Amino acid sequence: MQYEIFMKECIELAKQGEGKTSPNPLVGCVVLDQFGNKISTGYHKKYGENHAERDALLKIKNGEEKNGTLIVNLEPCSHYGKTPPCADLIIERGIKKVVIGMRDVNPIVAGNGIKKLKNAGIEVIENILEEECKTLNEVFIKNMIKNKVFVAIKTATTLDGKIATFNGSSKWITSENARNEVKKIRNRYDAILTTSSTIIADNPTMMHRKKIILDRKLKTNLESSIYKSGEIYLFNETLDMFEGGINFIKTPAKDEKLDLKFILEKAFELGIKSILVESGGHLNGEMLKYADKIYHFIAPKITGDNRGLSCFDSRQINNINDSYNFRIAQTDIFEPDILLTYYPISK
Ligand code: AOF
Ligand code: ZN
Repeated sequence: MQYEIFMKECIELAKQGEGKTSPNPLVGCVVLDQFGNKISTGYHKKYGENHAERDALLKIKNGEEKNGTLIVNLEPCSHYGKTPPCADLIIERGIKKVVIGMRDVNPIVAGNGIKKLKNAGIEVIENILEEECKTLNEVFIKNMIKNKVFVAIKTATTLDGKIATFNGSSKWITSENARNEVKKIRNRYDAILTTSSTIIADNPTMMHRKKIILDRKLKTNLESSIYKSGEIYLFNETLDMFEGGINFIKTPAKDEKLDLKFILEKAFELGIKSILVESGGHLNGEMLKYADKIYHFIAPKITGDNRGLSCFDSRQINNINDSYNFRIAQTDIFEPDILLTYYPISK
């Protein structure tokens, strides 16, 4: 059957909610009538608003969904949350078949939605494009299963893996095309994270709703561009207060480095479910331990100078067999640059 095509459409619909549904998942839904004609679509637009299934079903006015099929990338919910259970509405509307991408990992749903549907005599088909559906909601899955923030790193390098020449010259390595894609990637994450070194070297703006800044000794000028917009979480070794619109968060440090584990846990406590790290080689190198995903842009340029700054530089690996290992999941071209998207193996 062409369920895969409709599931693909659910995923695309769901992506329209990117950046707006956190801490909830991205969900899209397609409804077919009893003859298999598409009669409605919907998606979860924003945290607290209707779930995708409800959004799609409420658009249908004259009962054409009776005996029809509903396709959705996540198991319909069975609980009373911000809205009544989607499973109940699906049953009420006389849907005959429900096609699901993946089971909900939220313990209050986890299989209960499917049970409810089956008990009402609805045929349930599971695991259509399951891998794609899981990738779509990788943040939600990590949050629910591990109770931890999802960490992605973005870096942009030359072919020889440099993010700048030895004297810090780095504008620009990648093309405008690639840099526009970075803005879209940023939007998917609850917060971006950067360091005092990056702010002092580049004075970036990094437009975003929430910004996490690591500045152990409070060296950055609070007039820097990054502080001009967004909610600021300034992790540092001394101050713990809210002042001038900035959340100063006192953070333990070891060997002159702020404790990343503490920072990630604190961010999660503050409701930040996903972070995009955009910084230099030292932090990237330290952050590898915690990274769930890496976006690596590569420009067809070579500095040809090993004094240049490297994209991952924690200087902890002596034996090649101790390297961090990854699975390259995707390659994209943003002329003339490429983007490699990769995931750590064994995490
Ligand atoms: C969504 N959108 O389209 C679907 C969800 O906070 P609530 O009451 O909206 O419930 C959120 C839970 O509902 C969420 O964790 C997930 O388990 C389930 N399904 N959530 O936000 C949707 N289908
Ligand atoms: Zn629901």
